[in-house]
Amino acid sequence: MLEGLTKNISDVVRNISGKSSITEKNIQDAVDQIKVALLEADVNLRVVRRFINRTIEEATGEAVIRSVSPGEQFVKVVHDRLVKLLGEERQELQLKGPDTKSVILMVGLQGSGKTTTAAKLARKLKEEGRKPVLVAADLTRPAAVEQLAVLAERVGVDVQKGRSGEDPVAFVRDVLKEEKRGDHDTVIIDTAGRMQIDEDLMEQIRRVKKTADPVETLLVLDAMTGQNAVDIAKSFHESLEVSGVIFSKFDSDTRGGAALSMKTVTGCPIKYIGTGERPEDLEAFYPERIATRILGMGDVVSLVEKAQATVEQDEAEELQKKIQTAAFTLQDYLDQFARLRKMGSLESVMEMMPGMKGAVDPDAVDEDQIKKEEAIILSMTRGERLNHRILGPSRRKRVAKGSGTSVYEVNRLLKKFEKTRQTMKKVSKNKKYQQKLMSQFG
Ligand SMILES: Nc1nc2c(ncn2[C@@H]2O[C@H](COP(=O)(O)OP(=O)(O)OP(=O)(O)O)[C@@H](O)[C@H]2O)c(=O)[nH]1
Ligand SMILES: [Mg+2]
Repeated sequence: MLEGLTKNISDVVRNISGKSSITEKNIQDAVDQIKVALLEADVNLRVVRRFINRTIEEATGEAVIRSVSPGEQFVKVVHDRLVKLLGEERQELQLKGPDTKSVILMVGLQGSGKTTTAAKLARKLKEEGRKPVLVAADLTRPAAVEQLAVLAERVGVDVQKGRSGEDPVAFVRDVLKEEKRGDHDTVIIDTAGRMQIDEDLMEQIRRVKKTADPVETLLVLDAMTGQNAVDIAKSFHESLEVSGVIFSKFDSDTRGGAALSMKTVTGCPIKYIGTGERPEDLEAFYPERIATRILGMGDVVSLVEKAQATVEQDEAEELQKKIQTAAFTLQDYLDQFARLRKMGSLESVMEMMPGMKGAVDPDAVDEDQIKKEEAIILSMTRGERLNHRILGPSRRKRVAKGSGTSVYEVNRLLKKFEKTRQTMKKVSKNKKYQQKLMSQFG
């Protein structure tokens, strides 16, 4: 999949990442080549322009990472921009807990892959421990119901079959009434293919949607239709409010342009890709992984991680400097929370703070407390965050009100912050002192 794009971009990237120094001309050349590669891959022109401008901006910008070469740094910029283009974070299905039924509605053009994808999805959800049922609501032709029934049997999932020629709205209503008593927690409805310009059929699917009240309306698109897929998605989204896109036939020699343009042009996230005809050929869509695939090299990942680690190292050094000079502010304190969320564990963040290794008992950390503290700091003005000493009684009252806490809690946080600041200062001073001693002793 994405062979052409991958080949072209990875060539550029391989070429430039080896350079130990690069000029604006190098960047411009690389960017031009990437531009051609994207256009050849059928990416929307507006999307390409924006991508290129941002890449140049960032690549020639100020964020210089010391331990990686300028070429490598350029690759990181391209990688990050690709991830953004593809939608940034993995978008999960918004299913409800097992006690409430979640309805998923599959829609799309004729032959786009709805029926196959419905069965693939049922299989995947079953594997994840849910109890799905497939509903054959494509009643336009007799073979459609049978097709889904066969697939359902193959993946070992129950199926509700409509009668050919029956009104799909009435059928879906009856099925859902019946399912209310059943023990399935996820109802996946396969529907007939339709063109976005066929007003009657679009009105019908709107009525099906209203009756079904789905948590997910998934538009299945044939990845091979290229740029067309984006236009189709746009009009389906406008008339039906699609919650996510699934690209089928991503295993074919799709040029990938649609996947790269989708989020920017339509705002619809891509949730899965179909990578073959078998029921197991459905992959969760991870922007990060696809970007890496496009750059055509696994080592980009480690490169990016290396660059990231350096950024964090720089931040830590800056922090240490601040601590030593007692310039550590509430804003820095707040930034630690953000970093904390990113890394997942308070312990690891504390370990990163100079002088704090092993000084924290992770069990003593209270997530609710952190949330409260965060709310308090967020209720302060920037000036207050940078200099907590200006927080007099009336400001404290305002902050307490703004954060939904009490003056007592605000006071407690400020006291704790002041104490932390002093401790950190002492610890880091001490370390310096120790180093000095060490050097004296050779
Ligand atoms: N290679 C490949 N083929 C796929 C994929 N998904 C679906 N297909 C094939 O595409 C064809 C159409 O798939 P269907 O699931 O019947 O499409 P549909 O949207 O339900 O079609 P209608 O109900 O007629 O509108 C079938 O031959 C599938 O095997 C995929 O991810 N990769
Ligand atoms: Mg079908």
